[in-house]
Amino acid sequence: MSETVKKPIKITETILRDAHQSLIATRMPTDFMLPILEKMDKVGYHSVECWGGATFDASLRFLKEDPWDRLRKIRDGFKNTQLQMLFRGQNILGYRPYADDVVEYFVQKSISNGIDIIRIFDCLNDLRNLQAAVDATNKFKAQEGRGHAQIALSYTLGDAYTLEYWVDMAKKIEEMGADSICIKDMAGLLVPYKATEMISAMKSATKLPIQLHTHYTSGVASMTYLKAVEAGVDVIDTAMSPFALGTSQPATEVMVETFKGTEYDTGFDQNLLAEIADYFRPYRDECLANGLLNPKVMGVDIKTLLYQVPGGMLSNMVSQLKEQNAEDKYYDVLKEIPAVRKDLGEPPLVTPSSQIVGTQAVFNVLMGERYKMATKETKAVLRGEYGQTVKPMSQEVIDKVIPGEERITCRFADTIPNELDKLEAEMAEWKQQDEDVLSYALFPQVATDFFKYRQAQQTSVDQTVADGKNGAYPV
Ligand SMILES: [Mn+2]
Repeated sequence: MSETVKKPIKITETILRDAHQSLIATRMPTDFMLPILEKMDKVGYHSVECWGGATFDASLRFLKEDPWDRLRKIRDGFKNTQLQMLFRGQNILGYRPYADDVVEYFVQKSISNGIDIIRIFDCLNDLRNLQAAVDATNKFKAQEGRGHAQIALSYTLGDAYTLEYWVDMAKKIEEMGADSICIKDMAGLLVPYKATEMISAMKSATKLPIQLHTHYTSGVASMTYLKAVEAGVDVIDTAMSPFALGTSQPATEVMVETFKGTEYDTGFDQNLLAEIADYFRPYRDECLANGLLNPKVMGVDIKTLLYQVPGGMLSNMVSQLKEQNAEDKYYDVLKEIPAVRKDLGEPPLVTPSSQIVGTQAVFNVLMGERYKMATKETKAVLRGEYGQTVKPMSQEVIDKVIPGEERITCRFADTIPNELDKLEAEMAEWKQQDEDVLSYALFPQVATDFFKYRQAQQTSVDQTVADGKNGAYPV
């Protein structure tokens, strides 16, 4: 028998970020996480994803927690495990494009507060929108010796997204100075045998490690991981079983068991994993009982595969139609979505492009005439403000929606002057730590409300004198 070379598959654990974002609207509080970190630190994970995406927003808005404080506490708990975050390119963790000085400062503060790996993505896969964050990470790494820039490609299907496209992107990412590549399949569209093709092709085109991130939404995810691992993928993203499956990731314990005794064996201790799962399980039951976890998101959403539209986008569309008493138009809108996507240059459907395409499709159907009305965001996409799309946009639609307007071909952030000083000035009265300006930059209103709450807590303001209207919270 020939000796097989061991190549243990590496695991990124998502239970502290994507798993609870996907299943319970990102509501897991820091205090619940802390007691289990010591055990999680012993597993041998490649990394633990714990920050970014909606964690920042939900912490400030709903949990009344300082997200920076969460990061520092999690860092304290993990002595041996890398921490990972998700970063929306030039939008950072917010919903608008920021100037480069804010992007750089955010990267610097993320790493200095404990992040090791920054996963950076753009909804159009326009690599220009990722360069500032990659450069900032590399700059910090050169100075401090810590920091890893991972570029994530938003996975999607369509005429433009050939094997050559993905291979070409992998080469470009390597040239950009990133440390690794992630294929980010937010809707669970990557089916097992396609994963074989894609991972094999990309592995032969680049030396960079490749990580695969998918969701169980369409029911194929663990099979996709199996084929991807056989094809040479380096890291997969999984979630501990109490918060796995459905719209979340495949279960960590299941993938570990799957590869046991093979060349891909993780070497993880199933007893230790079982103890960790035991910790999270009662919280899952509590979330089921209080309605935070809806059993609907735990099943297979086959429409995702049929229509190649992310599940969340379909539910948004249904509620928009309901509001207009136009639920009978559901199938018309479903047909309109790929048409709008083509008009806009066939972008991947991920936040925010999924909402932009979905809302415009609803408008086009309900108005009885395509592009009779266009949203502000559709106009911005057509102007090129979100970046370059993989295919050209429809000239006919451009002429109808933004007639005579100038379109941008440069990187949009090049048109935004540095804004850190201005932001500092606006929030000076609330500043208690350097990082506060970044919370304010991302969510000006929500962060200000949080700063007021924080101050009220510190000064023990009485309920009767608290300024309820302006969002000050008494102790
Ligand atoms: Mn995800």
